[in-house]
Amino acid sequence: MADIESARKAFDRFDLNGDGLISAAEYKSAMAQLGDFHVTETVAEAVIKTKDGNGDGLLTFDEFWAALNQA
Ligand SMILES: [Ca+2]
Ligand SMILES: [Ca+2]
Repeated sequence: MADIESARKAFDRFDLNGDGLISAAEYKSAMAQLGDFHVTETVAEAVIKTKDGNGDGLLTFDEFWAALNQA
């Protein structure tokens, strides 16, 4: 079981515009900020897709949280 407060902090780090959704573009930018420049838009989309419960191409906190707890 992951810690929901650190999950929330991680989510906020990825949600650059603060709209409560993580897009592939935001994921890519956030990873680049963390120093990982290997994450291209295509990679970011693939990562989002593995966690995207409703398939809209965006991650809500609930989807992010569910993905963490699947691991
Ligand atoms: Ca966002
Ligand atoms: Ca979604």
